[in-house]
Amino acid sequence: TADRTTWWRQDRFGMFIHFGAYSQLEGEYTRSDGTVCRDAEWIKRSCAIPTRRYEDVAQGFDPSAFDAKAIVKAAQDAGQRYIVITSKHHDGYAMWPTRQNGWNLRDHSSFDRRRDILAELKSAADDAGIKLGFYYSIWDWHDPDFADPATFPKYEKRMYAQLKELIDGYHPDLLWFDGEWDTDNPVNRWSSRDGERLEAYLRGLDPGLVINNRVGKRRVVDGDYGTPEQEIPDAPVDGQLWESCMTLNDHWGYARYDQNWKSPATLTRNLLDIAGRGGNYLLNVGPDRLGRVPQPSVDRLRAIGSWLRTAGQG
Ligand code: JFZ
Repeated sequence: TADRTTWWRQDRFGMFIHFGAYSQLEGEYTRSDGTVCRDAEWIKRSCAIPTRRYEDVAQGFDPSAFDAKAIVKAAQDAGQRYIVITSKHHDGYAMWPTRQNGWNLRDHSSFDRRRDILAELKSAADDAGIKLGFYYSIWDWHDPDFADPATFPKYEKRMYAQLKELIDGYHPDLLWFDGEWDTDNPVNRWSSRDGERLEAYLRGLDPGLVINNRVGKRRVVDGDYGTPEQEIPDAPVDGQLWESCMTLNDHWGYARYDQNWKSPATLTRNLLDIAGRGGNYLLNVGPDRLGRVPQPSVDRLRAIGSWLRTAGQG
């Protein structure tokens, strides 16, 4: 662990990016009766959007203004030294041209077929010396084989294949798993053995990968570090490395109605508080339907960075 996490322990501060087919709705779904239902990356579930309707939404998804260089620059302005972007959230939509199914940004969108935002981000990050990681949800609302214990092994095979595509095709520095905590099955079927098997497989593909504990059951032995969400723990649990992930407002994915932005002072205090307790801070941005990082987010990232730059000179 010590060796592969060296950069991660030193970098301290990263950018989380929640971006997916749900971003197309920008947090608002208008039902057929005209009423509006609101949520962000969970909108398909919380607003009970039928799969066919959700697929229609994704068909119109065209993040033509996604600008990897601008995103990397925003991260650098903040003092963030690694980026973790959602490659696949719970809705199962892959943000790269996966060969395992057609439910992805290349084959099910209105986006320029020549573009690949994960490849663009990887190259911009490499140029800037920024590390890149992928969030990947084990839980999948779209794949019909996920929800049935009889067919789950077929899903799991595709999941392994997708992760191999990501590792071989984009050489990420880190994998951030999620969705292990709950499944559609009444018996939570993602066991510690499933987690150990997956982690061993990934380490076989790339021994240098940093992996969070949600790959398994979040025991100290699962992955390289713990992942408290939206909170700052008092002390490390059992000496485990940890990373607090937090939102800038109240949602991970873009929600146009959510203007409850945290103040630059609060954000900077959180960073110092976390760093002072030996943790990492993964601070989230949610690009809009066109792929643009909201201006209030850019402003806050810049404010944190400017504090960091001037504080050292005082
Ligand atoms: C998960 C996702 O459901 C959410 O959409 C977002 O991606 C976030 C970063 O991760 O949400 C969680 C995960 C873990 C807990 C709660 C919500 N938890 O441990 O309490």
